[in-house]
Amino acid sequence: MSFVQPAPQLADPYHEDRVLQSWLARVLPEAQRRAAEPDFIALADYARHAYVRQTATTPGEPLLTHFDVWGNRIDRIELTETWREGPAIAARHGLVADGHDRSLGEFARVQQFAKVYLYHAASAFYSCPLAMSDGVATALRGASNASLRKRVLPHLLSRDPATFWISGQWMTETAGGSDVAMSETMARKNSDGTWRLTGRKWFTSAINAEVALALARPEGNPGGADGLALFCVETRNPDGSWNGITIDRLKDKLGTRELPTAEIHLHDTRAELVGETACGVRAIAPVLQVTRLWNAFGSLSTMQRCLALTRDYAKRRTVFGRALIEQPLFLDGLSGCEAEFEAALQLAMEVALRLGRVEAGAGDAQDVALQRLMTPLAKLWICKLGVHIASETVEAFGGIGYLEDSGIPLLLRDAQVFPIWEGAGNVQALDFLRALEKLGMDPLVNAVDGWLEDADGTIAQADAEAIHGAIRHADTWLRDHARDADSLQAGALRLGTTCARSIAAALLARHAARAQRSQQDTAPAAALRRLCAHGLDRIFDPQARA
Ligand code: MFK
Repeated sequence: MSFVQPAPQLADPYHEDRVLQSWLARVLPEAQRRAAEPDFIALADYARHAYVRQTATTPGEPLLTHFDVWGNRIDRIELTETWREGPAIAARHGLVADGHDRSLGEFARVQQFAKVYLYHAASAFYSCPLAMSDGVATALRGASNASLRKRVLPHLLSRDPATFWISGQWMTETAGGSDVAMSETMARKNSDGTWRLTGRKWFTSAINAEVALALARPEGNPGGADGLALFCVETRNPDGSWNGITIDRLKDKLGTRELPTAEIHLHDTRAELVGETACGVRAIAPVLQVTRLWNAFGSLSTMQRCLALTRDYAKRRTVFGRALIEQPLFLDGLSGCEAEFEAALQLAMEVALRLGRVEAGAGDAQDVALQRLMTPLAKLWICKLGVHIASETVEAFGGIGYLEDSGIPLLLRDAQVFPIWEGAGNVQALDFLRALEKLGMDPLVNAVDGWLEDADGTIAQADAEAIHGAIRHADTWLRDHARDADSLQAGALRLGTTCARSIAAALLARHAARAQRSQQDTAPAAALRRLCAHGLDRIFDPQARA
């Protein structure tokens, strides 16, 4: 018999995830955790079931049929199995509803994002429209159009699959996804007061959504971002036909291939104004704040899957006389990835915590500032880290990792969407600058000082000094470049990455100290030492000469 390598098995993503377990044990109140645990367990079970299915079959793709057999234009989308399962899972486990459930208090977002983290890797990106739905629900909650709120919100927040809706977010046009001010879609107000939209939306994810928020320029409004208004579109007419929408084609994407992302035309599409007839970008900004956090958690979920499979495989794979996991070089690489991941989870969870606190009315000005400043930081650093870890995973599996039916290439392709979706890393870095302009660095510097104080005496002095040094360098660099807009922008990604890494390290330090004191768990402290050894400060001057 010739040798056959045993395949990796996916460990229980809830019970076996030390990093998640340790974080939940420290932060989520015991009663709330007990109440949420059946959902956590069910989502982890679903993830294992979906993994077995994914490795045993070739994943399907959505199918667009433009015409029926008689020649009628129908633009019918057939979804994959995982997507057909999506609404029931999302509604029953409250993947959107939890975040808006006031009975969950300030921990609503933490509970919700723990579920998102457990579900995403199994969802074949059904998480994408859930992210949009969550963002849209957040934007609608504050909208002045009360009848729209009353009609749409109960569907987006439904826990009943029969009434659950998903929402799209249609900003991107052919001019691009970043400079939204160039949008060409026009809005016309009829004599009866209703609005109609006409234009081309170029990147509409989850075209099967029941509703979408869309930017369009009311006739007569000036050019630029302020001339845009925000509209809500119900995609279907009461008889099920499209509401003036034609689907030109589905996008042929590198990853996220089960997600029906479409190019569409709007032809006098019925729409409802969400608020004012201008300043639509400001009105849609709350969507971005929420969806960008979903991006970070999606990326973390992918990383968790990558690391769990790599660790399991490394125990089963023997080379040069011992298991891969016992090989010093292999273990060194894996430990490095695990340390970065652990810090990244601390950062994303802290943003979720602050968001929940603010939304529950339990937050103060510091919570508001930290949530605004840390959201683009989490998105820019964590999503790039996800690509790195997925790439390392392919390499860890060697030739098998390069083969489609191992399921590993899918992880890399899917990880690559996160730094692009909802604004690339550069857009996040510029958004961070925009937030700094209003809020300054003090909230971040003070928060880091506070977290390190919490950890005082438990973590290594050298680590504390490295964290202090990196965040203070970021602060000084910002002051030194504040008057030179071009050099500020040129260094924004390095500034943002340095802030993200030092904040994540400070959060990990606080967590490590508490885990050590209350659970005698030294693993987070080991991860912190490793993270600090990688270096936190990414700021340099490209013009500097020796
Ligand atoms: C799942 C896979 C999907 C398939 C693959 C995906 C492929 C990619 C598909 C895409 O196209 S995703 C890209 C989606 N596009 C974006 O995420 C938008 C990227 N651009 C930005 O984020 C710009 O910064 C933005 C359009 C939001 C603003 O640019 P502008 O036009 O220069 O507006 P401005 O003047 O900076 O901001 C307008 C207002 O919004 C300001 O408020 P005020 O008027 O009160 O001062 C800003 O403060 C506010 N604002 C902007 N960003 C904000 C924000 N407020 C809170 N949070 C933010 N993040």
